[in-house]
Amino acid sequence: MTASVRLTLDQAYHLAQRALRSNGFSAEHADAVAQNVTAGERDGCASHGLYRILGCVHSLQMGKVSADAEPELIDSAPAIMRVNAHGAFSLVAYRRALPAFVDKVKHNGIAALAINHCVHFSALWADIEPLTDQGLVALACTPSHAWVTPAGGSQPLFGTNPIAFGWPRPGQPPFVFDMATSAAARGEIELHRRAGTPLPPGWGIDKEGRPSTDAASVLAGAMLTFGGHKGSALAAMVELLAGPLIGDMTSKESLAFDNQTGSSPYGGELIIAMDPQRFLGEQQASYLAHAETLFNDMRQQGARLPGERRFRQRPQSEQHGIELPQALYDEIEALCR
Ligand code: NDP
Ligand code: PYC
Repeated sequence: MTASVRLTLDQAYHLAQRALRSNGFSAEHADAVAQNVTAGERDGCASHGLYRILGCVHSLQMGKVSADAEPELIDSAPAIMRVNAHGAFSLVAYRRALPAFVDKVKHNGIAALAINHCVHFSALWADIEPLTDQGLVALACTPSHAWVTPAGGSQPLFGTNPIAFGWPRPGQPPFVFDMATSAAARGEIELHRRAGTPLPPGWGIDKEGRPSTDAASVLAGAMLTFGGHKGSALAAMVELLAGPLIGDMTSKESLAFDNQTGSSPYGGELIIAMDPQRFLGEQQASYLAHAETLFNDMRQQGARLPGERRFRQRPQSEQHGIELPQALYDEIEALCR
């Protein structure tokens, strides 16, 4: 059994925050990252939990992320906002843009936010929930590094390109799915490599193009999309929407920019949000109630809703804390000196 250490959420946050501050991140950037990775651990998403601190500090040491850049908000059209992260992580840029973005969505009924020139390491559900909390429907996507082969190909081209969607549900947690368009997030494969465990079949191929369940071979080879050509088409869509459409990098360009430093992806994120109130007016309540029929019908067949696992895990972690592999705890603690 792997040795582990139990931490309260507060201890987890402070461990992450100290590691980031010790390595030179500004108080605001360190806070945003530490909050994000602590929320990942809290919701049982280890691939985007405290493990990410190692990559954040590495990216800084490689000169691939700004420790303190000030985001710049640009009101580019009645329903379009942009925020230039100026080379820092996406999180502070999003945090700063959020109030004006929500105003735009509520004013127009629909609006888009482009986060440009950001380094991106985080799970997208964390960007969706502040919007569903405001009663909005939301969609987010971002490219990453060219790690995934298109269906029918054999060389990495697409990123792991997640798509997240959120639907507000009055009085209960929102419906949220958040999925890589690769068979799994790269972070999942990295955790398998650290733990020395095999991958499920269908996640990737080795350098010679042979199917492999060895994490290190797949990391050196190529990942596969989920659902063959369908995941491949969605991955291409993410490249286009959160790359060329918003004037930012594709995953191939991001990997070239990385210059083999092994840092986090650099580029853009696109967030689109809609206000049911503006679509439906007086009928909003009855249509949101109508949506519940769909969720109930899914459940009646024994299906669970995406997001449910996370929302069930949340109060457990708040009450009992989280468990971190001892080796990971030691690695992060060592960054604090
Ligand atoms: P998973 O395959 O684990 O889960 C994808 C979605 O499916 C989740 O919403 C999950 O809900 C839901 N789900 C899983 N199992 C079931 C089930 N049996 N029934 C119904 N719903 C289910 O995630 P991925 O590996 O694809 O992605 C993990 C994370 O990686 C995401 O948060 C993503 O944003 C992040 N990521 C970030 C990238 C970046 O560039 N920043 C790149 C790629 C990924 P639940 O959470 O409740 O289990
Ligand atoms: O897990 O694929 C991933 C990922 C890429 C960038 C952040 N997470």
